[in-house]
Amino acid sequence: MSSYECIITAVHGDGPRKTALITLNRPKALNALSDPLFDELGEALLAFDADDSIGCIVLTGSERAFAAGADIPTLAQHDFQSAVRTDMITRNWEHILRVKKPVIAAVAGFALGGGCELAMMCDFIIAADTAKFGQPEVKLGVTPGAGGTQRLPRAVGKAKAMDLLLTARMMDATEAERSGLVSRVVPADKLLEETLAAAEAINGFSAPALQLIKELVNRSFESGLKEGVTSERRVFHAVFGTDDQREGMDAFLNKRPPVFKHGKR
Ligand code: DAK
Repeated sequence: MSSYECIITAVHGDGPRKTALITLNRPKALNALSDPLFDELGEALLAFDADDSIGCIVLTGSERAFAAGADIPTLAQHDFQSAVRTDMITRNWEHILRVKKPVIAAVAGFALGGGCELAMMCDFIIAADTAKFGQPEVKLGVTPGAGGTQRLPRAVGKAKAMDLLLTARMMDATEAERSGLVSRVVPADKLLEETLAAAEAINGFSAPALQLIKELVNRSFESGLKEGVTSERRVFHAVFGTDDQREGMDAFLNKRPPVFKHGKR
């Protein structure tokens, strides 16, 4: 357990590589994303990323809300000049994008505005059947500020993204799965169990292979197909220089489970 104020951290699993669970914890404000929360979240994410005993990170909220967006009272204090001068809430929002290990969002309840954007910065989203996604910033007279107009259309297509962004409506878990925003929908009371089981499966695989796969998929969102496929080919060639490639293939040929070294000698 941790000594943070806006998040709770814990470690799950009994294998050689474990799962870090980070729970957003501002229940009175539906986990609204405040500056201190992002400071703590960034610190915890980077610490778990650097910890060799951790294979995978799960980010979750409460039954009622993953996060209902950026903290509106904080946003309301800004004018244009202070937003520019202080680089408003940019400083600590994107530490999650520096994490090399897989990060899974386990979403129940509201994932709105910055909450939806934070979930989309994770590698994939597992949703409870109670989850509700939306980018309602337009209701506040503003635009999304952490990727909502960029990652949402890439995930769900232009039509659905425009619908959500321009009408500020919420999308339930079924629609979110149908449109490709979430990888699977599970009953709310099984959300953590299912997500930790997915993390456990990931923990068994080679850490360098996982890191490279994550990097390549993310590159496909940030570059053209030709460049992405060229990078994939080069990385594919390179993994033949790893111990884990030899181990994985030898284990298959000898009909035994692999014992990966995760890049260690
Ligand atoms: N911030 C602060 N407090 C919030 C909050 C929020 N985003 N959302 C909810 N709360 C608080 C409510 O004020 C209420 O507090 P009390 O009145 O009890 O003190 C408590 O949580 C419970 O909320 P409700 O009473 O409203 O609960 P309901 O079930 O009736 O409604 C709701 C739930 C989620 C539909 C509703 O609370 C709501 O519409 N919340 C606001 C959702 C929203 O507009 N979110 C988008 C915020 S704008 C950037 C990066 C990101 C962003 C901006 C810049 N940069 C990197 C530059 C992101 C912006 C946003 O997310």
